Amino acid sequence: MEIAAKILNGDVYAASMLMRAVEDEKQFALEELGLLYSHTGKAFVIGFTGPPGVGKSTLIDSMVGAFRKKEMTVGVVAVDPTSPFTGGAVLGDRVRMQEHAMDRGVFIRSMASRGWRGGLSKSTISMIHILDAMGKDIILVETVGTGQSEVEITKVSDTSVLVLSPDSGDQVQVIKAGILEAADVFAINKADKEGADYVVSRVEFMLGMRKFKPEEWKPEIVLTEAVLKKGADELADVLLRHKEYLKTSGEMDRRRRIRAREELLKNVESFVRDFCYQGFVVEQYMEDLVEGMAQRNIDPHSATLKIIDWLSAHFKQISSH
Ligand SMILES: Nc1nc2c(ncn2[C@@H]2O[C@H](COP(=O)(O)OP(=O)(O)OP(=O)(O)O)[C@@H](O)[C@H]2O)c(=O)[nH]1
Ligand SMILES: [Mg+2]
Repeated sequence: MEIAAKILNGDVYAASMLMRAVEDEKQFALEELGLLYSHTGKAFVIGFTGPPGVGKSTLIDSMVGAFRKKEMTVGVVAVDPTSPFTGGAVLGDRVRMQEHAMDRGVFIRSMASRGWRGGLSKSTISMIHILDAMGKDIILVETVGTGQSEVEITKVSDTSVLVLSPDSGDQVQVIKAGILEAADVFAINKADKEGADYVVSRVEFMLGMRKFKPEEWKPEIVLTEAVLKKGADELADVLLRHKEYLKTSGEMDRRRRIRAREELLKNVESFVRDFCYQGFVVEQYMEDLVEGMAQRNIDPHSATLKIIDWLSAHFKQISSH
């Protein structure tokens, strides 16, 4: 049986295997993913972003429990900034989420971001598709919050949660405007610490400056204390309410369409890039063009067209190797 069929039959080992193959960029993984695609689109994908150390992983862990209480199955994708050489924090996340390790309704996947500039690993979307095809009701995605990358979370999730804490001064100031506007829900974590109320008032002030239409979703703020799982049930309720809003307003379809377009364009981009490096012949052809550009014998646009021409002429021949 194909791996895809096994996954659809609930085989978690097949799912782990495909996830590993995706990370290792194995060619067969693309075909298996293709077979799964028509079975996806059912899960509710929630992204968590925010500055380092605010408690995203701890909060996600408490959210797993909150959704399990509602008898929903949960998948987790944690994109960790750790270098692939040490794997320290990846292990950290695994250990932290061990409580759910024996629960068949939960599947957790940690991976290194491998320096991909987006802060989201290139394979994150594929991992989400696999968890979705496995039939998980809820998929929680954690991304590293490094400046520009926060807004990337909106490219993979239905609902985006910005996690802040009273820890490191005025985070609202340092967060890029993009994610402040893109966040659907604010989780102010470490509510046990002094200053949590101040963060809430800062967010309220910031939201107060924006104009919302009466029918529009106004981002909600939830106080959490992830280590003690406080606020997790309330946050789960808010998130499910947002899901209802997305569905009834038509916003869910709109967001998913934008994401499908993003995914397609990203795939085309990496396909062309991979193709150019696929075989000696193509690479040599490309290097000749590069040399031509360096010598100012050909302009970048004309060189691009030549690559595209070459690609369409040689595609069948080269991809069958
Ligand atoms: N006091 C307090 N500490 C918390 C709370 N939630 C998390 N922490 C602690 O904050 C630290 C960081 O938590 P993580 O969950 O690893 O934070 P993170 O945002 O995932 O961190 P990165 O993935 O490294 O960006 C840990 O020591 C947690 O135990 C909370 O509600 N209160
Ligand atoms: Mg984390």
